[in-house]
Amino acid sequence: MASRDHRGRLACLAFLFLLPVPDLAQTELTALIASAGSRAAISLDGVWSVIVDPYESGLAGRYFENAKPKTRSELFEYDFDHSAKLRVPGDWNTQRESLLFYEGPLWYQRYFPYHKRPGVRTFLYFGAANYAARVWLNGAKLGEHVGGFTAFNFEVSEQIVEGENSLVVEVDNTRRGDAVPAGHTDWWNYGGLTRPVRLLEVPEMFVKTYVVQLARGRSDLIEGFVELAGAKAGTAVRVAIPEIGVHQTVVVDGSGRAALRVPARVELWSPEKPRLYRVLIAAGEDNIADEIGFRTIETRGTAILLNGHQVFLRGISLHEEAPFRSGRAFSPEDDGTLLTWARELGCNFVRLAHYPHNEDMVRLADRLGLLVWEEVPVYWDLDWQNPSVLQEAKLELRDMVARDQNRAAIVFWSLSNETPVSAARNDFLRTLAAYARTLDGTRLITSASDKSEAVDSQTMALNDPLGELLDVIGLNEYIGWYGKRRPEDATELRWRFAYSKPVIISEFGGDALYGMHADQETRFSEEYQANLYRRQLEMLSRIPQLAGMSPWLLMDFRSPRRNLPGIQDSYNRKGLISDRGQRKQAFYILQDFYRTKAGEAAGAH
Ligand code: GCB
Repeated sequence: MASRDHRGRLACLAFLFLLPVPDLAQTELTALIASAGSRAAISLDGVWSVIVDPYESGLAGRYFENAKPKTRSELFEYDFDHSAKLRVPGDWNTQRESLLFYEGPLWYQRYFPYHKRPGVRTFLYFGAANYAARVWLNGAKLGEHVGGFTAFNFEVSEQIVEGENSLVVEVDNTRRGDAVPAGHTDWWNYGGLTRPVRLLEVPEMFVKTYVVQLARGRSDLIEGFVELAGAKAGTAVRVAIPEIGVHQTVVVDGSGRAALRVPARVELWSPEKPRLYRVLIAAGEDNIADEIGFRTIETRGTAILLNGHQVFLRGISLHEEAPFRSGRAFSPEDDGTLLTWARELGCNFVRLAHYPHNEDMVRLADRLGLLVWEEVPVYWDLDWQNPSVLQEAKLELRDMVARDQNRAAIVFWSLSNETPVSAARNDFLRTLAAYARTLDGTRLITSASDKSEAVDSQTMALNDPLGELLDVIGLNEYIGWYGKRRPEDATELRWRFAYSKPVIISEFGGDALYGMHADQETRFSEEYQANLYRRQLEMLSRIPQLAGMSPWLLMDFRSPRRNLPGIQDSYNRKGLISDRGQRKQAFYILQDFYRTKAGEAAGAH
């Protein structure tokens, strides 16, 4: 029943905006994060009822109970059954015009049938909800999650009932100064249940998480671990890779963990031959079948070595933005279109900017043979001195790594993008880098920095102490677009780097409206962008420690910062492809460059 208690309502408001970030040490890794993609699931996707709740009435009004009046006189001021509908997965902004700019709480509700069976534990799994979510099943609160791009789950074995169930989720995409990312981004703040929602069923004892990959710097030793939930010390886990005759049994310790160390001869995964092996993990009644590739990645001096050979990363950056329809991308079709375009451009590498994309995107990169840079949204300015912001960044990093650590495609964990240098920011990123190395000692740590400055009229230097923490330096530079320099000036410029490490130009580019033709001096014309790419590629080719690039970016994307009428219309137009799938001139310039690079690499082998 609706509460009329003002104090209660105020307390709820305060609670919403100060939703505390849980303590990392006390936040158990969400149980099925690594294995959800390899398990059979009951989909809860489809049409959900929704209530838009800008004044946050739902908590005080107890929407989570989804209760109905028992008498004609009982007062209720909500009714999911007769409310508007939205599709899940999907952002709300692009499903209803009035929600295009909506930032605030929105309540989702759906019914689903369930058949309970003895010995089965049930989990409710969310691919992502942007940004904060609170979840109730049959009126009982399951928990909360903060962070718009990481997966989470709750065990619901106790709360789920035989027959019809009612699931209520409140999602709030209010931008906040103490969030990750904070208030300002150059992308649309798409809210909602943006990725699939599923029920997962497991036995009493089940495989919670696992890592199966080559040991650091070794191509003949598979290392990792399996962790079981609900298992006693001494419980056996069987790990098999039938194609190479691996059949191992290991036993877990008191914490449910068993280490894995298997000498093995494998055909290595590479962009040219993205070989995946079927990996079977079984414990008690639980069985998992994953597809895993094996490769090594390391740096030597200023080179990046993939499987021991120097590799040049022919990349492109992309947002998780849906081709043809705009909005958050989530479907296999969206992922397929974007990554196929990247392949057609001649890429062996993608930078999935600026947050973890959906899990299937990474799995598809694994199958297509695209190396991946994956990053957490530590983007522009954050509240660096706020311990709960650091905590949140660590949680997002941990959950990204846990979800994708078995994907050979991923070679970089990126910590941040264009963060302003200060003592507090440097400390924050130092802590995050150290944490990333404890989570995964086999991949390279990187970050994108834009802290470059002119040494003289012909020399630019990257001047960011962050470089010290990284294996590979990422530089975002916009010569010819932002600042006073014109594209032609790139021809004369040289770059200097303080650290003798591989450098990836993680961004360069300029806007062009597809179909707008003019001379190459005219901003927003395809000719301007094409000329900028030509000049940039000349300049970048002169950087001795250049190990790759991921220009900004594959496809135009929505951003409320881009307000030039008739040209931008709320789109960042730096795509090589328009939001309608049309290729601009610069696409072909980069494609030619990558063809030559690929030819050189093939010749060198
Ligand atoms: C950048 C940011 C990226 C922006 C881009 C731009 O440096 O990293 O998120 O979208 O510039 O277009 O200005």
